[in-house]
Amino acid sequence: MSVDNGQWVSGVNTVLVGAQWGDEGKGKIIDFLTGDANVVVRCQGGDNAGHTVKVEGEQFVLHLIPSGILRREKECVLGNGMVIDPISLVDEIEGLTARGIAPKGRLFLSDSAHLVLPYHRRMDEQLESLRGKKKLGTTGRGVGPAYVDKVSRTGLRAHDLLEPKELRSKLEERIEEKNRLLSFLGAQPIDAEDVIHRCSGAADFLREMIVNTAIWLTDAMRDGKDMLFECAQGTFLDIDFGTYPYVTSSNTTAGGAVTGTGVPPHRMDRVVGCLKAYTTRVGAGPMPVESAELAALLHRSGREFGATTGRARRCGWFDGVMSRYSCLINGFDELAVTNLDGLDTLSTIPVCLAYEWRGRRLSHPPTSAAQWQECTPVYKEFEGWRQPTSDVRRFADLPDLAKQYLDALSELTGSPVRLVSVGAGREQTFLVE
Ligand code: 2SA
Ligand code: MG
Repeated sequence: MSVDNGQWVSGVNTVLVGAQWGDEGKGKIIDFLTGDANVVVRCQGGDNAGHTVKVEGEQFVLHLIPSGILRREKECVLGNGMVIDPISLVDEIEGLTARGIAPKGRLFLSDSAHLVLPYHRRMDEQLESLRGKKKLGTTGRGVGPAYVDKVSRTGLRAHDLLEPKELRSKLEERIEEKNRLLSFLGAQPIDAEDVIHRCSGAADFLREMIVNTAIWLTDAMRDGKDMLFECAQGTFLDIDFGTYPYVTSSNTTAGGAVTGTGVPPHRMDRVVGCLKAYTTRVGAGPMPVESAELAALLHRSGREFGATTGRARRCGWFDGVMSRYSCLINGFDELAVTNLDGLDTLSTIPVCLAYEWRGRRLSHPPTSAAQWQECTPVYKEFEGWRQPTSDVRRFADLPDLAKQYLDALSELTGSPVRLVSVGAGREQTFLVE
């Protein structure tokens, strides 16, 4: 066990994974855990991710940069598994700098991370509009098309930003090719000179941050630094294990932390699963536990709107079938349960124990999204605690019924709850003593 007397032990590498469909509150858990870590590493995904963290009443929304950056002495790494929009990254860095958080000098970006370029975004939007009713509900950030280019070996990588002449000729070549494709798909072409101009500006800005992060991380490990690896989105958006095709284009599960950083698997000391006390998802795809009643309650109180697109998230009860499978894939050592306070006003809280599908009881989700959609949840009702928890600062002060509810989540998932969060504020996350 890597936790001793409620303190995180040093020299430990921790992977934090979203156990559901993203938005589990990983940003604030990372922010909490970063207190005792030195380095925070993003492993995959791009600016489709969105983290909202409140520090001393001030709200920060981050997309590419890990929330660890909000603690001034910490270093942050954007790993090789990510797809990075250089123009967005510059905006994010400038936005933080203007608010007194200076990422320069402690933010490093993998030279082999692929770039998301304006034609990827346009392609993402156009493909979604052509899908009509079969839309995936992507964030429109160009993430899928950028990973397509990576796998088809036509992508540009961060190291290309370091060679101005080659950057220009590669961009000219790609844009000409992409414009043919965009025109075939009925989309507006991209202005090559504008893209080259903006990318060259971003390249100058980012130059000193671009390094071989696999080597950088190995050196940091040798120096005994504690590291947190943040997997963006969630397990059921994983390209292999999620509700395909309603998924994102990367490995959002624990394995993504290895391939997305170059850190060997045996150097990952523990895996923490981050779960909401209920379930949400943005975008299309199966969600048997979806509940209009819970969505109305949460949206009325201003909760559950996407941090990147502002979309209202779909909401549902806690899904024990998903959390069990999530633990199977990721091997959670510990759980962090967030948004417990979202359930404060309910007198009964249904929890899904199993699915029924065509007269059969399932304890694991089906692989086919169509079959998953046909599953009906088998619920057990828990008594609600009906009192506010957002002012609670210690586990001991939670209502007994809330503790019983957390025990049930732990039993269903098969892993102990180690952290609980009752709000977006840094002080609203506490350890289970
Ligand atoms: P994409 O853009 O290609 O990755 O979209 C594919 C699917 O993945 C989902 N996805 C997400 N789901 C939840 N949260 C995400 N990040 C933002 C946030 C989302 C937002 O933190 O709130 O603001 O809307 C995220 N990113 C991708 C997406 O909804 C598709 O279902
Ligand atoms: Mg989010």
